[in-house]
Amino acid sequence: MLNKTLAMSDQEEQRTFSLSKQEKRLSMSFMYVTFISLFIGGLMGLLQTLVRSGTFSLPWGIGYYQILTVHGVILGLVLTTYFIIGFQYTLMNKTVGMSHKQRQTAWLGFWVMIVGTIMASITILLGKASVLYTFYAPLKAHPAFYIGLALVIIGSWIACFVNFRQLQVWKKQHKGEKSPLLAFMVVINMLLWFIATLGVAAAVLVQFIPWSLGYAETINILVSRTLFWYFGHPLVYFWLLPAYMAWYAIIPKIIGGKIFSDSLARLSFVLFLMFSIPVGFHHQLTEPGIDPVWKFVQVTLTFMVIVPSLMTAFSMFATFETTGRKKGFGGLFGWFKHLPWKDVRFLAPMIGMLAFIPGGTGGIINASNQLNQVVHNTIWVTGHFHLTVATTVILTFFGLSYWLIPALTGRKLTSKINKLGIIQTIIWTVGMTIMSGSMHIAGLLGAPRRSSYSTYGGTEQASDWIGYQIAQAVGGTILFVGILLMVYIFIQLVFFAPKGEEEFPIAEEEPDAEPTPRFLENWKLWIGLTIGLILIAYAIPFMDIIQNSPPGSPPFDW
Ligand code: HAS
Ligand code: CU
Repeated sequence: MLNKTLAMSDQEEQRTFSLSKQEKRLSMSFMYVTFISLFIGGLMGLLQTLVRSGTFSLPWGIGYYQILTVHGVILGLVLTTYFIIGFQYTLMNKTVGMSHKQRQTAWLGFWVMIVGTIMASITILLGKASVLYTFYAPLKAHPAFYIGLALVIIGSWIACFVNFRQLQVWKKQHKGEKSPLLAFMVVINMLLWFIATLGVAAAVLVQFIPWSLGYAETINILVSRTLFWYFGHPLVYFWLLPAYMAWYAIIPKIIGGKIFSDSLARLSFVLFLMFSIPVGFHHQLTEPGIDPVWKFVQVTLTFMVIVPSLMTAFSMFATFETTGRKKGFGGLFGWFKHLPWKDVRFLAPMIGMLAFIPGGTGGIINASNQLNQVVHNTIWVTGHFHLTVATTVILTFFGLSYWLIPALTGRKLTSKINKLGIIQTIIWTVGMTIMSGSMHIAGLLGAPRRSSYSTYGGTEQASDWIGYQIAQAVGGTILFVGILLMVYIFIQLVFFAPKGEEEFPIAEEEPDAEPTPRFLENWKLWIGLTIGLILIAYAIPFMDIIQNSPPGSPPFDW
């Protein structure tokens, strides 16, 4: 039974649940891990850029790859997953409600994830798992690292099933009704995560754990990398979709508008579910041992997954323009000038959107086979993902935090914190423009990624990179100041901001909107098509890899 009251807003039919104290505590636990990770991971990022500038060496025998692994795992895997699951629980609890039993199961998932995170983190910090966040074989880590990762995945699956159950229970109680948009989006993202993590779980459980424990002497590298990227690409959409949830269904409320189109938003999420997974080969275009025909198939599908992002771009522009015009701002760009630029809840995600224009364009370049030969394994790719995940996604997450954290702690976003937030956003934008911009340029000049400082014997080409590496350290330092400020803001919002009710901004549909077509909620159809596409893209090449790949490799242990 749901022990909740339904809070009806005055005129709108929008129904939401009020969050209980225990539910707020659950979401906040995920937020604490997020912001602790931000601090640790950010510090490691700063150290990396300093080392790579050639002006700084790490003390106490700490290795470059040790901190690079902490940076990637803590920010790319821990921070994102915890923020997303915590945020998604809040959305589900607000829109469809959570029962006592579901909450208990959610806590179980949290603790399983925490045990896994601590195991993996300690192993990395001790220098026993300097294998980077992609943990490519034959680099070998201590078994505790892989077991920790497996626990994080299992804990996140528990979150998946709690979210699925939440919507299912709501559906039973609201027969024939359309599910709330945000709940629909959360379930799509968790379905995507569940199907994608099956690949990495298989690699970790079947290949890496037995191999690192010494039960298997060799490991099949191509199989492990293929399973990793089967997961690795949808992983980036698992990060992106919560940002899209905010853009579609929260930002319109903040700017005083309505959802542009409920159907379009749902359709784009369905397309993400179908097309995010069968595309992993675009990370393996230079990999020998995969038939080019299948690379071609997966690149074609990659170009399909660009479509829902373009739909999102269209939809956001339309929301901004129609809202502005309704408020009476005419002219070609009048609506643009009158967006609430001084509200950090808008500014931060908006900069995130703007960053996705070059970020997404870079992605299209990466996915183009011939261009990939130029940029693959260069620091251009690092520049690409600092624009996408570390700007588009993270600035949206920051933008959400300004109201989400106060809403969870029963406090208010003051105008002083809003101002600090605007400064934070500007610092981030400046730091990232310098850092990511110089990464892109250095990458085009051939500078490798995943590498510590080296003059490569004083070669002319390598000397071209050094100026850009110094620029990266400047950008990295500015970004670290941004991280310190964000952590300060978080502490203010949790402990010191004045008590009060912070608005939970969920946008409504236009009253005269066309009804959303029923088939958009046909889960069997979408899951069936998703599995079908995965089989088309992966079944034959995967069998080929298993049958024909070179003999397994012994470990590279350091
Ligand atoms: Fe990527 C590598 C291709 C999107 C993250 N990507 C990476 C890696 C990461 C990553 C972490 O094909 C490195 C992995 C590693 O360690 O090796 N990426 C793409 C493509 C897209 C894409 C085609 N990537 C992302 C997103 C990420 C992310 C999103 C994180 C969140 N990526 C690649 C490829 C590689 C790769 C290759 C491998 C490279 C290699 O060789 O190793 C697409 O999804 C992009 C589509 C997006 C758009 C942009 C739409 C624009 C929007 C904003 C609109 C703005 C508005 C503002 C409305 C076409 C939605 C309004 C403004 C006003 C002025 C009013
Ligand atoms: Cu990808």
